[in-house]
Order: sequence, then structure tokens, then C-alpha cells
Amino acid sequence: MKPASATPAQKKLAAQVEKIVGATPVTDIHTHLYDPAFRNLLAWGIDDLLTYHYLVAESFRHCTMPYEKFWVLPKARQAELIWQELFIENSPISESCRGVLTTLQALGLDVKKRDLPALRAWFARQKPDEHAARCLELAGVASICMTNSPFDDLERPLWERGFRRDKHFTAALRVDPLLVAWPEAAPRLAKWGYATTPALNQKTISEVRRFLADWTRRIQARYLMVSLPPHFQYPGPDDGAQLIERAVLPHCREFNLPFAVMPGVKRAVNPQLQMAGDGVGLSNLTTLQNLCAANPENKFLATVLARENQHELCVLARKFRNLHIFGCWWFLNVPSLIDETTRMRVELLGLSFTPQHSDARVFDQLIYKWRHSRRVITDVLLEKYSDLAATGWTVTPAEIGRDARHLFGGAFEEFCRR
Ligand code: FIX
Ligand code: ZN
Repeated sequence: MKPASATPAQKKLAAQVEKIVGATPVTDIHTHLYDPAFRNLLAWGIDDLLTYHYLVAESFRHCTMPYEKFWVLPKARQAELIWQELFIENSPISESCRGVLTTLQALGLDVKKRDLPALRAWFARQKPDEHAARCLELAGVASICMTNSPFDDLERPLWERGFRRDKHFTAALRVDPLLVAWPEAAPRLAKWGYATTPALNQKTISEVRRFLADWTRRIQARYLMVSLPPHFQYPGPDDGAQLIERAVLPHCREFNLPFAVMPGVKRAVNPQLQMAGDGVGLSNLTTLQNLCAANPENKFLATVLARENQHELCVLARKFRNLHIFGCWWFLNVPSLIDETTRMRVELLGLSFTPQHSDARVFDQLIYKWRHSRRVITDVLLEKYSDLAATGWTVTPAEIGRDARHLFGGAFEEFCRR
């Protein structure tokens, strides 16, 4: 908020930062969106917005229906229940609910009517390709990195068949099943023609590397990625740590790709909530420290789920130039925590990090995720530039533009190019 007593110079700076940060295109480095060629996996429109797993979890704060009865309902009926619980019977003030309204408003819809059938009718008239282009434009997003898993039975066949890539979408090779569930992954690799055994002997390791190389080439991966439970340890005797050491890290060095680690998720804390049932735990970041220290030729991207880990993560990034931290992930993606986290990162790291990714699963969510984050990032930058102005150091519009481009993808690209 601009103080009423702001001087003309302060007002000018505020207007410049607002305009420049607002207009800087974003490279969204982690999403769960797909290239339009993945027709069956595309999620967009009001019912997908309402049945987002963030909203499912919130609706069960109110809904007393047995979980299993909810899950057998068609998507439209689930959406109606969530709408009723979270928007009609309560004011939609949570970040995820507000996000739906920001999105609808940006698309030109009148939210105050609270008319779900009218919203549905509007979405039914949209052509998916045109709608997606409009969402990108309203969000100011230039490029989207997908999450691509060879272990996903819906996704894998399309990659194997091949398709013409959309220039807006880049790919990231997701390897969770390989690293956190090796006993189940090993026979799957064997079925796909890789001579792997559950025992991590030399033959198996070289076959895992062949698998990673094939998929890296096939999808043109920008990085490899894994989410990890809070207690994950590296180095260690466990399969996951062994596979990282002997297959993933040598592979990333060979292809000069970052390895993205996302520690802190406790999967299926409440399995009855299905995808909405994951939780958070405090991670032992000594694991990340060990990864960075023992592998200076590797590059690591990291985002950590627990708020309580954020300060230690910043300090680690000060110590290791092969570590690039990014995003306010999932439960951190709320304005108060984006503000706190971004402020701390700027104060400790300057501009050498990527403040946000959207994690969008529904195309329309790009609009709210980026509008809300842009607002907070703008405010943090303005405050920091104002502090500089108080010392006599004024930033030019060109410098503000350079800084914003850096935060919205430039720093990430530079890190990848190293
Ligand atoms: O592991 C991940 O990439 C997480 O982002 C997801 O699993 C999670 O469900 C999500 O959508 C968070 O925003
Ligand atoms: Zn994600």
C-alpha cells in the first residue's frame, strides 16, 4: 500500500515498478500442465478449477459425506458440492477459493451472481486452444515447464509415439518412482526393455542410466526432478540415495542438466483424501548440503515444502553456487508466506533465485497464481528499491526490467546454461 504522504519521486518509482514487473513475461519453471497434444490430460474450466485438490481438502473441513461416496461422484457433482460448501455456505476467503474468483474475474465473468450453471455455460462455449492462449496472455506467461513421468501410463504412450511439440511447453523428467519406490520401479523398467534387477548391481545401474538417457533425449528434458519425504538421507545405503549417487548425478553431469529436489512432502497422510491427502514435514537439509558439497560438478534446483526450512535453505544457497532455489511450493503458495519467503530470499540472496513457479494443474489457474504472486513480488521489490533510494542509489527503468526478467526466469536460464 502506498502511503498518502509519498513524495513525487516515491510515487514515480512505485508506478514504474508496478508497470514493469506487471508486464514482464514469466517462464513458469514447474507446473503440472501439458502440451495441447496430450488432449486427454488437459484440465481447464470451472469444474476442473473447483475440483482442484487444494479445494477438495478445504471442502472436507465442512463436508461430512463419507470420502468414498464423494470419490464415486462424477466430476460435475463433486464441483457442485465444493461450490456449495466453500463459496455459498461460507465466504471464499482461502487463497485457493480467492484464486478461482480472481481467475473468473480476469476472464470477464461476473462472480457476484454466484451462478454456477451460468459459469459452466460460458466455459462450454470456449474453444480449448483459444482459451489456453487467453489464459497465457492474462497470466503473462511465455513458457511453461511440464512435469513428465515415464511411469505415467497415460503420458508414456504419447511420448513413445511422438508428436509435434508446442513452442510454449518445455519438459522436465520426473523420477519419483525410480528413487522412492525402486522395488516396484525395477520390474517396470525390465518390462520396457532395460535389463534391471531389484539388486543395484553394475549392470542395473548402467541400464538405469540408459533409461534416463533415452527419456532425456525423447522429451528434451530441461532438468530431472524428484519430490522427497522429509527424512530422506544422502549419502546413504538406501536404494534412492544409491541411485542418485550412481545413476542420476552422473547422468545429469553427462547431459549438463540440473537435478531438482523437492524435500518435505509426506505422501498420503490421509489416503482417503486421495491426491488431496499429502502433508508436510520438516526436512533434514543436511541431505541437500551433502548433495551440493559432494557433487560440485552437479547443479541442483531446490524448493522445500516446510516454512520452517526456508531460512536454512537460503543460507545453503549462499554457500553453494551449484544450488538455485525456486518457488513457494504448495502450502507455501499463499500471500503471507510468499511475502515472508521472498523478502527473506531477496535480503539474503539478492536476485540469484527464482521466487515463484505456479504448480498449476488447471490451465486457468495460471491467471491467479501469477497475478497473486506478481502482486507480492512487486511490493517486495518496491520496498527494496525504496530502501536503496534512501541511500541515494536510484534504479533506472532499464535496471528494474533487467531485475524482473531475472526473477521471472532469467536467473533460472542462466543457471541451466552454466
Ligand atoms: O510433487 C509435486 O510436484 C507437487 O507439486 C504435487 O504433487 C502436488 O500435488 C501439487 O499439486 C502441489 O501444488
Ligand atoms: Zn508440483
